[in-house]
Amino acid sequence: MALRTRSELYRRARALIPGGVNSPVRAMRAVGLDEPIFARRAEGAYLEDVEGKRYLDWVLSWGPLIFGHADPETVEAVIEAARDGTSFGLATEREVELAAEIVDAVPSVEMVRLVSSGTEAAMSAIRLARAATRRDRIVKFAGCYHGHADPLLASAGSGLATLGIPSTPGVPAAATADTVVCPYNNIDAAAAAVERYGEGLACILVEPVAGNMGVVPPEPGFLAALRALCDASGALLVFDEVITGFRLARGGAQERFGVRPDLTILGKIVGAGLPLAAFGGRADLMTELAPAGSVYQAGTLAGNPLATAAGLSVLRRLREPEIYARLEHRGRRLELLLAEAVAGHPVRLQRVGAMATLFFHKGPVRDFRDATSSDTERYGALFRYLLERGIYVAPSQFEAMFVSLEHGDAEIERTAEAVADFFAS
Ligand code: KE4
Repeated sequence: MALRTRSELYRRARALIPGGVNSPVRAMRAVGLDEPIFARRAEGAYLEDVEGKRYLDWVLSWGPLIFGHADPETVEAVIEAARDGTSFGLATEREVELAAEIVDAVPSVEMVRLVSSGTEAAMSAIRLARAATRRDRIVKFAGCYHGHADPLLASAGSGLATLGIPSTPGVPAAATADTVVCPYNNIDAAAAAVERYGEGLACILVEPVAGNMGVVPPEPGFLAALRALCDASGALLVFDEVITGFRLARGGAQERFGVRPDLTILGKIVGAGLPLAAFGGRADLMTELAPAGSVYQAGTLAGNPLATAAGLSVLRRLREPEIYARLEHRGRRLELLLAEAVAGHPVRLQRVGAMATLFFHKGPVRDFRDATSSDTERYGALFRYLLERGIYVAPSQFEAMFVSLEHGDAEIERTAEAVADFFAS
């Protein structure tokens, strides 16, 4: 293919694809770029764009690549699988093996259904929760993102626990009329929602560590309180672990924080960067899904053989206990060096394990209101400064830096130095 410059590609892309990208955040508008990066290839912690520029990559496709880009074992597994066919639309042994890995790893998951994206997994988990409880209302938290299914594209109304209003054109009011939106880390608001809607509450859906408003950890007792509210009201607790699953521990946030949800949504790492996600949980709930039960859910490419080969190649290696000790060590080192680099400036670093965010915000970021009061202009300036120096961090204040096993001391030190230079300049 003729080597096209980024500008030529972007011009062509915008004529053919809305905004020139297939997912909005990639357009990099939020950080003031008028042309996004077009990736050509990547390896380990490094990405190369179509103009041959190399970047140290802290986004890693938004979290799936715990062993870094083009991990040789993952690539081999996919090539091997592809030789035997790319899709069968039939049951295969590998998806049974992958289901076994997930069930073995995630404490609350007794059975699992594989799908092709986090959106599909979240949408299906909600439907299952509604069917199993015969209730319609769901509680979600402002700033948490669970994919773009209609019921989940709801913004908070005014007040603490309000019925959602559509957050985008095209979502009918009816679709979010049963979605209650509460502030994250606010137990009183969640309790008020259960108080007011408890009878009709199918589930409370939460990112156990928020990653979609930047990294916001659950305050002590928050997750346990949601568990208790669900037990008291008969609602199901649903953890969206698309980001945290297999990242914060082999058993995800639910292992790290010791709170067991009834259903868990997984994605990203579980598919090793291929289109595969999953939802699972208590067997008595999962067996309500067709064809075992009557709750319909389906997918042509569910359990795709290339994706299950990639997922298996990663999940089997994550059985090695010292892997998470290594990730924690790198995360801590990143936090230490970045904290030094920003000392004295109105910047707050928040990290859980191998995910972190530099907020341009004084003091702790506890919820979406705190997050959105960050200085996103300054974040954009840091993003562009780092990009100039070949370091690619999340193109939005409301995303995370993802540490992989390919991010070593050199990568961490280089990034901290560049951040320190930004503040010195
Ligand atoms: P997908 O449908 O994009 O595969 O997954 C949706 C989803 C569900 N739950 C959580 C916690 C998620 O973070 C996501 C997707 N994450 C975003 C970025 N944080 C994907 C990036 C994008 O939208 O391009």
